Amino acid sequence: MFKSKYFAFTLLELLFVIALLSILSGVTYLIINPKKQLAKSRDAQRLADIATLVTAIQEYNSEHGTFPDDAEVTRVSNQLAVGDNLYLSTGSWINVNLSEFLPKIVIDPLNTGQYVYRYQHNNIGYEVDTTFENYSTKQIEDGGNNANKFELGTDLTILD
Ligand SMILES: [Ca+2]
Repeated sequence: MFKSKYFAFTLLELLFVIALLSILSGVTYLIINPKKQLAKSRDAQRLADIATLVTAIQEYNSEHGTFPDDAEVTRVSNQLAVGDNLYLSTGSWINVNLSEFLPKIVIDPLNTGQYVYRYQHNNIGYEVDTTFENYSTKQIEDGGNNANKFELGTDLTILD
């Protein structure tokens, strides 16, 4: 009698723990997964933005015979460029009017810390890069010199 009660109690305990764990894992899923999904969508945005920027830079180059902005200056998307030819009334991190090629200047969805876009050119080539929140094989398949960044351009050694 005592033994069967003991086992019944253990089974209840077990069921309670299982129920609790399933509730906790459900809650954890709700808390963690949206964050990961948001980071993934920001990374997708970064990929699209960088490609858009590269297209604009190449179109600018085709038309003007030079790359936009001063040579040998690293531009970063969370730092306003300083100059007298600011793009858009609010300013831009690239100090050239690209509105003919780019309807709106692209900036990183977070645009803080390591999560920024960068751009630099010299007389013969240019590079743009971005940092993903989730590791992507694109970071090493891009042929660039930084395994932690996704790099695009004609000379992927311009930025460090
Ligand atoms: Ca890389």
